[in-house]
Amino acid sequence: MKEGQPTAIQLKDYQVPPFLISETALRIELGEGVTHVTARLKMRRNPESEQQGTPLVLDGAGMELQSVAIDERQLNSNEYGVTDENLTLYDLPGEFLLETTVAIKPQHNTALEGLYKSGDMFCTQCEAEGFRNITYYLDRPDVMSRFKTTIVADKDKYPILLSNGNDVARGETTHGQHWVTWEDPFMKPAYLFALVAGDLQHIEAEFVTCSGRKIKLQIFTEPANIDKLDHAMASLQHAMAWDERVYGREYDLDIFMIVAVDSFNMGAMENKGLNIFNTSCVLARPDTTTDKAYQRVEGVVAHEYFHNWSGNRVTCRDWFQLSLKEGFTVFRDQGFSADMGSATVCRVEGVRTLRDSQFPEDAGPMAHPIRPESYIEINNFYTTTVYEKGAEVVRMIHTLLGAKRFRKGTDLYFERHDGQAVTTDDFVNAMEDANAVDLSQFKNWYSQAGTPELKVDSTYNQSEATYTLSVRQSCEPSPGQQSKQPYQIPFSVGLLDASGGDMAVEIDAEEVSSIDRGDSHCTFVLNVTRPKQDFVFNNVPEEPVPSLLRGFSAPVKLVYDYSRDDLMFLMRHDADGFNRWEAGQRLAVAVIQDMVMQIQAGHAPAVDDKLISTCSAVLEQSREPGVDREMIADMLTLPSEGYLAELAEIADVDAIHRARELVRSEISVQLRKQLLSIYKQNSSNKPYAATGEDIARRALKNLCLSYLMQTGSAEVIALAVAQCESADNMTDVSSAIRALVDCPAEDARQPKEHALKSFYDKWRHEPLVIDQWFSIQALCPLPETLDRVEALLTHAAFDNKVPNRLRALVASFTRNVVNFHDTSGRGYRFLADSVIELNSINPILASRILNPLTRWHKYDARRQQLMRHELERILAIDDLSKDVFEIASKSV
Ligand code: B3K
Ligand code: ZN
Repeated sequence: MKEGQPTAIQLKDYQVPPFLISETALRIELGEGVTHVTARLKMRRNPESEQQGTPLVLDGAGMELQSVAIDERQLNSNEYGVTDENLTLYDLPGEFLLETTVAIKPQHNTALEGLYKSGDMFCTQCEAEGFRNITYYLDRPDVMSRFKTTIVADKDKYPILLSNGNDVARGETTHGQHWVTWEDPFMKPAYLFALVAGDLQHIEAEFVTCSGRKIKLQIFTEPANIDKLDHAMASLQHAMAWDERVYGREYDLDIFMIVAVDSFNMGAMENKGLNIFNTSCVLARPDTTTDKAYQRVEGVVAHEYFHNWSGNRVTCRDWFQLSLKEGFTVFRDQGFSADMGSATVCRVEGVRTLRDSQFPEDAGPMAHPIRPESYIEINNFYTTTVYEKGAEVVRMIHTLLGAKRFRKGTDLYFERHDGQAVTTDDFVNAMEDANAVDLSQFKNWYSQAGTPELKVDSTYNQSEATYTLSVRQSCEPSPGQQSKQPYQIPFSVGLLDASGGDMAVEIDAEEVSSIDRGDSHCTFVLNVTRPKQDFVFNNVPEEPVPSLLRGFSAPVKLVYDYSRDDLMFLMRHDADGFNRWEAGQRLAVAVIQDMVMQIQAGHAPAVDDKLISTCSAVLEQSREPGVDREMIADMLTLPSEGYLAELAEIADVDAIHRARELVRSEISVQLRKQLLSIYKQNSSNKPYAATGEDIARRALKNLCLSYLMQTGSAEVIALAVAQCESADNMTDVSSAIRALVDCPAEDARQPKEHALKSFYDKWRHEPLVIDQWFSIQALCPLPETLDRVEALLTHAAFDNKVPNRLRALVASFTRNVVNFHDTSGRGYRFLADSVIELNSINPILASRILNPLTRWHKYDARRQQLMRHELERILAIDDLSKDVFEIASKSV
């Protein structure tokens, strides 16, 4: 760092804005060299502010100020102050019109924040603090204003000019230029501003709202992708209907637009009426897009749409409240996806993300509560904690209250705070007020970091027919929080009798939030509030097998001493689909952990036959009519190396990899016939459809293929090659290539190189497909991957200015546990080199990909030293961005 270290912003220092902006009129003249932005802001002092005499300090960076006027009078340069970050104005009246004109250079904006160019088009990204790169402004979410935007640009190059709201006027000027004026009738903070200009095509559809209003829906793209928009449009229509049905939320403007852009730092952005999307989250066509990507498009389109209420109509007071909109909106999109497909599969995926990314974050140096207390760079807090743990916290409220009362709470929240910028406390208070409940202890989830642990013991007393679950909760210290207050935890459990059915037993009503008694299930939501608590069930005729934490009812680590037989029993019988999967995962974890210990003790590791026979039984279940085959595929997927590493005190990367691969080989060899038969049974010649059933069939088929390829016989290699060459859809093609690339057999070498080459040649003009080509290679667990990945850095198609491409190669490689953690340290060096290069190009992305290096404490002394060395190397460079500085300095 050249200058002094950046300072942290604290939640406790929050003050209301000293000035307000009622109206914002922008004139943006887009140019190839320079863009001029004139902002006319109708401003007044905020009567609620205590800082009545203070000067006006506007945010603004990376721009050249050309003029400033107050109430139409031009100011001299001695009447205001300009720094790298602010424009300051003194001696202002109570109400005034401020006009500034600045020059900016979007063409040089590689950070992709503010106004920038993605290929030939102009676009914007203003959340969290990008608007200050466009013009001087009070760039904070609690300053809400009515926007009117006029865009002026060359008519041939940029025939389409878009901004938020409705287009109210347009015309042409001299020299081939044209202009369009957009007016957004809703007050909004600057982070929801958007602008797009380009040579775009679009598809159009309509949605009739519950009150009968007709909404025009448009999705824009560069012409080459016009045939990949239908799925996003259908998803949008489903999301709009769902939000009306489930939350009673109707869309407000008359038009809703989505624009797909190639260069985008994250998935998408919920700008009012004009969502901007990473192409990866909007484009879909069977031959270019995998099933997973189809599902992601559906989920992200819904997520951004849902923000129109949870985020835009009711927004955040400050960025510490980010989870107010993100946690809630993720919870909403999860509910939507669960309703659109298999609810259990969605839950499994949600929990996988939580465990693979959020739990590690919560146990590491960057651990923060879902409402952080301080930050240096807010962009570093768009984390799985704020998003996914935030969603879990909202889900717990839903579980505690039940669906009906939760809806009463959201109705009150939306009604009470429409048009306001509010806090997470306001959200919880609305839940309390609507239902006359006390959630004060529950609020600890907002202020404390770390993943709580629930240790459970059980005792059965035959003579009294009672069954007791003793629950102890604890939570490890996290940075800045040595000791934690006990949490309120909804702990869902069921008790299985010997036949596998749920017991309809009794429990003291005070101990439970609710009991869900159905024909085939009986689930108790135990209300855990104290550090140590006993829950006594009465009239229990026999000792049950407990099904604990059904549906993953709280984001905790559950410790209970299950026997392997118990787990196999739960896999077979548990009425809760999530816990059937969970039992399988626990069994696999136990088996692999044993093998890791055997390897560490210098013994030959042996795979427990119980695991193989269980896998065989689960495979067989896939033949039963009506069974959810995607769920079967999930049950047969072993816990990831990343998760296994997180479970270990000190992760022995090589032993984990070896043990896990051995289990895979054993399944491959012992179940070969069955895998082949299920593979064939689930192959189909009918044309591609992205329906739940077909997606499930392909998932199971391709899982079988990946196991079969573990041993890589000539027959199986031929199968993969044939699938690669003949499939009509990207799910099957990419699964086959992945299987070939990952196959350790020497015989696969030539076919794999051939497949990779033809794939590249065929798809070289489809960026999202080429991203997959990079990522498949970066994720290959074989030892040659490091060389390959380093070589790919110089490939003509690699471009670190395009975030999707960078993520496809560099971020994918960091998830390749065994290769990234190679004891030579080459993997770490590779990542640090990328971070250093990217630091000056795109700091947001640089700090995001840096993340894996922050987990050094999980590894052995040698690796720790190598990882920390790279962090130090990063910290020593000149001009380190705030983004990278914060992550590296907090981690080292
Ligand atoms: N709200 C945006 C994220 C913006 C990230 C800014 N660095 C997308 C979303 O969560 O919907
Ligand atoms: Zn969001």
